[in-house]
Amino acid sequence: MTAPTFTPRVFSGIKPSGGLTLGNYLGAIKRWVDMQGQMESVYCVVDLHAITVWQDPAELRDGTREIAAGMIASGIDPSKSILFNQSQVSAHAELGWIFNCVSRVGWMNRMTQFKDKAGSNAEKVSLGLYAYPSLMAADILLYHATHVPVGEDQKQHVELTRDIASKFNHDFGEAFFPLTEPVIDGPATRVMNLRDGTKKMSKSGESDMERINMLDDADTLVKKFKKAKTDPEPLPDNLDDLAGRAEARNLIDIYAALDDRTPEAVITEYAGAGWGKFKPALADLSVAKLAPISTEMKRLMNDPAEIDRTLAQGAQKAREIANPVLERTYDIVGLLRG
Ligand code: AQP
Repeated sequence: MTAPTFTPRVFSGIKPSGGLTLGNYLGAIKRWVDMQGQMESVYCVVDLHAITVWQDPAELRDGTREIAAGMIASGIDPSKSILFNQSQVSAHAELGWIFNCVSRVGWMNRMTQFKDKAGSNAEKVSLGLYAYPSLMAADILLYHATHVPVGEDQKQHVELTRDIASKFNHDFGEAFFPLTEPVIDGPATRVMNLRDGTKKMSKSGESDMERINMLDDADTLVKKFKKAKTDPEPLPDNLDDLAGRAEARNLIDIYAALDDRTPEAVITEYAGAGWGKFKPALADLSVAKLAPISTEMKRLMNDPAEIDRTLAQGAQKAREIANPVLERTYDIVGLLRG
């Protein structure tokens, strides 16, 4: 099997399972904006993933628009990148089914996100939640994406995507799908919960105080950082001395990512400072960086029809890439086409 060369292409997505968080912004969108223009980019609001847990239909529609508005307000330019919502391109679900037949149950059983989300309730969660990584592999491989910029939490799913591509290529004797690289870099690949530095900041976490929402106003940002859990110690002069201080390390990393600096540079500047100095500085920085984005998000969300048009145009462009890949996949598998 000779491996073809694949044109460099980025794919990534966010599910509309709640409002956009600072974790989604720093771990994903901000880095997508940096990559935009370096290679062809496809960005997706993955609404079919959102419904793996119950979503109120009206909230799902609004949430899909909010995520799209957040991406555009952050700098994703729909004339430079393809931006759409997943359910408008039916090839995602179709390739997802093929990959359900390629994936092994044992692979799915190893997925830590499923274990975390299902918890002790595994018998009662949806079959879709269990099969989610197959659909995610389809999202990526439908575009023959070579690079997937994601937060640390998605690393295992991108590795599974490589396993699925490899098995498909091997089973059918044709190097049709690329072995996609996860791109996980920068200081904020895992933004943690503000009340518990051992847990990831999530859209669907229980308390609003544990996360920064991209639509939080300035007063809320100040309040949330002021109340963020820390410890009584001042900041040391090096990162090694933050070992075992998860909440402190998280706030340093957030500061660094927002300010496009390294965590080392931030700790050097604030060495010896107490939280009474660092937290207000972090709150000011977050207001300066996030307020323009939330203002623009609100402006865009005032015109939902325009967001819908943008997503529909993006879906049209996405289909032009996705449909031939799906057709060829059906062909390789032996599914008869008229
Ligand atoms: N806390 C985080 N730190 C860094 N990156 C993060 N991402 C999410 N949370 C963090 C990255 O954002 C992208 C989109 O993620 P997603 O919305 O599709 O799924 P998720 O990772 O399950 O996000 P949430 O916020 O935790 O959603 P819920 O609570 O609904 O499950 C991905 O690149 C992800 O790595």
